[in-house]
Amino acid sequence: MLYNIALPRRYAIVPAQKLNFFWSFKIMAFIVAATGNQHKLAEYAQLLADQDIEVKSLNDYPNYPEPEENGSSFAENASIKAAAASKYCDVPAFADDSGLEVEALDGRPGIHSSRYAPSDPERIAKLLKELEGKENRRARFVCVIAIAANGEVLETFEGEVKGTILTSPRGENGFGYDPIFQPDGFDKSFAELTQEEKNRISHRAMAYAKALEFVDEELSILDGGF
Ligand code: ITT
Repeated sequence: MLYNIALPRRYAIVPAQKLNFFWSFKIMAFIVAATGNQHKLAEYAQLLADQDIEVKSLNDYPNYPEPEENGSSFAENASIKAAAASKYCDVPAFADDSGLEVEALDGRPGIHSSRYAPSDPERIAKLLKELEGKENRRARFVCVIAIAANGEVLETFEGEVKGTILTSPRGENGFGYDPIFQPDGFDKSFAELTQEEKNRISHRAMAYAKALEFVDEELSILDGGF
């Protein structure tokens, strides 16, 4: 059963005690997705469709002051986003920081993937230009999810998918660098896959699987204990 109620904070969560966090998680059964990226939200909605959890987003908090993503790793930036949202919204929150690491560019654009250029087409054009004449087109998408409550990060989870950068964009689905990324084992770009197909193999899906396994384990402890 889904209890979608916001309990007063003192009853809902005791910081630094994970079991209390997950007990509150189970009672409250909703969590804030700390992102303003509509494409990520669409992917979360499908990834969490079978879960008894209602996902709110930062769109439900129009005055939310976005924190500066000044970490030096995906995990640090995901943690900054999740911690800030859980504190401001006063409910558990999760965030992902993700990006594309290209071998021939020593891992760039990496954590700077969204800041690499002003728009998706410009980011793609810039990357293809940088790779001109380079033989090695190996790359990986990385996603780190952080879960936080009361401004404290409980855990982070990393997922990756390896592949190749194409020489020109293909496909209309997805977002970001999807049109130029061909995952290993496929002859299509991410943007030529359906959202369902992408969600079976993507970096975000892999990180989510780990996060949900963690939540399930904690919840099953509680099932036996309460
Ligand atoms: P939030 O911080 O609000 O979540 P954002 O778009 O700024 O949104 P990131 O800082 O995590 O998110 O930057 C991730 C960038 O990496 C994203 O804007 C894309 O350019 C790229 N990216 C991440 N995941 C991707 C995916 O599944 N497909 C294509 N590009 C992706």
